[in-house]
Amino acid sequence: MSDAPFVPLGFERLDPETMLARARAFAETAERRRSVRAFSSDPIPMSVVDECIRAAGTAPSGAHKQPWTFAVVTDPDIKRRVREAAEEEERENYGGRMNEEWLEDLRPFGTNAEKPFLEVAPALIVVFRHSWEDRGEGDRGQNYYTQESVGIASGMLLAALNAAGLATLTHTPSPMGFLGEVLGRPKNEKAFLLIPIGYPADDCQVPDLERKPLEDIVARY
Ligand code: IYR
Repeated sequence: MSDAPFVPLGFERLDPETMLARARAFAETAERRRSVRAFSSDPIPMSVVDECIRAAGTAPSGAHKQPWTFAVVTDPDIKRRVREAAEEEERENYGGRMNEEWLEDLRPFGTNAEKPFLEVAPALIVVFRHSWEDRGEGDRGQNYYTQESVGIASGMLLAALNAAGLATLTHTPSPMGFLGEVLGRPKNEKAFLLIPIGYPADDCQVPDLERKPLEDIVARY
């Protein structure tokens, strides 16, 4: 095994004004992102989705193992199976697996075990985390910091989709083992997030939330 060769970085320094303008523009775009649970069934340009996944795949990862698979589901039959299995888990969650405080914390969001958006949204992206790599004949290749790596990649995916004009939901119908089964993913891949994507329904409403102001989330030393 040889070490990877090093190449020049090719980094462009921007003037501070341009930096601030870009940072502001990005923050304003990010500010407009909301978790959407009422989707239009209108089709979306899948080439846009491909580009957003390309962006997500640039995330840093432990030892550059890139321990992720982004499964894109548009097939109505598979979406229906995902919905049915998710709702089965969610009925257990809402019916007792989540405690009183948890249910109370969720009340402002009006969520329940019904997940019609899993069929209505034109596409679902299931992010899988590779907990190891299968090198064949029972040989397992190690991966590192996979939660962090796939978490970062997922954040980049959400930001890219939002910037490209698509609405998303970060959905975690836990436990999510059914997703690997429905999609026939190999054993080393663990479902990490289920992200319905599309345009919001015309009558989509979202909770009237406030985000913490900058001064409440930053600590300067
Ligand atoms: N997975 C459930 C419950 C749920 C939990 C949290 I924490 C949320 O922020 C939202 C929902 C569901 O999707 O309904």
